[in-house]
Amino acid sequence: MSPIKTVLLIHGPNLNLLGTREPEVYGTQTLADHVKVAEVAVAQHGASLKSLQSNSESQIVDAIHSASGTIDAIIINPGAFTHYSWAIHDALKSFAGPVVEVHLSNPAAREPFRHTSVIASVAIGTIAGFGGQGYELAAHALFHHGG
Ligand code: CA2
Repeated sequence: MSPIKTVLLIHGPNLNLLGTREPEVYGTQTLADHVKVAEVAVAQHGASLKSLQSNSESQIVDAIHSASGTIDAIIINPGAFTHYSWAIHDALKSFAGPVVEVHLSNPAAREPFRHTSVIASVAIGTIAGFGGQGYELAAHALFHHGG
């Protein structure tokens, strides 16, 4: 496996609201705080981070397409798209590098509609329920993954 030099961090819908509402579920940290954590963790492995948040499924699909050939790995919190976006599933499936799925909360312990992830099967693994620490764990997991 070639070394990971560039990582794309993708956040899906409503995650731009982090830190403003529902702190009991998603914590008080902002999206920018989480991006910084991921950036620092990735830098510890000599790689750089690009970040995108979008409320639009098509923009996320396009970003994944554009990542092919320029980005080595993806960390994604797809937000509610986790539970039904086969378009994001298919785009990630066509991406050659490793993908890690992250959730701030633990969807398995929440409403039944959150128990299904259509993203999990195209990820090397999922980190959920550890709040912002999940981004740090995801970054390190990428670099320790055997292939
Ligand atoms: O736990 C996660 O990270 C989620 O991906 C967050 C999504 C949710 O649909 C997934 O089931 C689990 C929702 C993000 C909504 O974020 C908000 C943040 C602040 C205020 C309102 C929504």
